[in-house]
Amino acid sequence: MVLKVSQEVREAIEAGRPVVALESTIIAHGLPRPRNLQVAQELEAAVRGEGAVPATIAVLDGRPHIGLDKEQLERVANEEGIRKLGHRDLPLAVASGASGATTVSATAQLAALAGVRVFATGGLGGVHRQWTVTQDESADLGLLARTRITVVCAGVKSILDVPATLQRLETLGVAVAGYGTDRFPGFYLSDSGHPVDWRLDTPEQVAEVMRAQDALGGAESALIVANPVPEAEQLDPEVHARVLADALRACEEQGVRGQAVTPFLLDHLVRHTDGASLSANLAAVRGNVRLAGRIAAAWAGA
Ligand code: PSU
Ligand code: MN
Repeated sequence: MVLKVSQEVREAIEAGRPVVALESTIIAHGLPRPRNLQVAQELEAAVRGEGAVPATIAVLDGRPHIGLDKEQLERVANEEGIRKLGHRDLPLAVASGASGATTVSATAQLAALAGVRVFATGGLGGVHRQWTVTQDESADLGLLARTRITVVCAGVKSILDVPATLQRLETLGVAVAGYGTDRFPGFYLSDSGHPVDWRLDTPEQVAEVMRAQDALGGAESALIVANPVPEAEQLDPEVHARVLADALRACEEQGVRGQAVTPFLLDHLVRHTDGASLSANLAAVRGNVRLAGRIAAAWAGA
């Protein structure tokens, strides 16, 4: 088998115990070093704190790994020039023996292949502002339209065109629910300014929806559980608006394109908010990882 599933994760899957998949692009390309490694370890510990097994996913020397040991996690965090792999990159990386961190799309594909149903991240990719010029829409959306996985996220990244992304998710037929809220979260912000049609308030309710998805058949699509960053930990909305406008301008002026756009914008926000955007991002991811642990437990107990 092409996958290398760690012993701990394999045993948990076989025994039907709760497992949470974690992506690695946020570690390698979404957060500054050396904080990124610490965060990767904290996130795994947070999953364990909820009684679930963390399965961080990355490709190392052409082998997709589901569950990383300490050295492997260090490689993902520190290796110079480690690639960013979307799902379309997976066969190329595997066949050529390359190493890379996996985005939401690649992580979701590999998690589903390994039989892991619950996945936590920060914010999903989506439709970029300027889409009419660049046609830049994250591959996350298309992949989630045809992968049976539950993704816990703080909405989609606020650097994106949020209403256009919500529209695309509707068109693609991906289920979206707010967790404990009727508002679609805004990644660094608790509220993106847009409503969400469905609300779930407990992990058991989420597991109930997952069972209904399986019972109903149809397209193998995902369930997005949009969990807001607590208001006390969000980025100041005024700072957010101002610095994001600068970041988008800098991105355009410097001609940043393709895969580089998201890391460029996230990094710009970290550097120009005195770390406040980093704190908000981390608070969001932490909350998502914990909730995913509880959802995985509810799902496993079903
Ligand atoms: N969430 C974060 N930080 C990130 C990402 C998500 O808090 O860096 C990553 C995810 O891996 C997501 C990717 O899939 O950004 C989207 O990149 P793109 O826009 O190039 O598809
Ligand atoms: Mn893109």
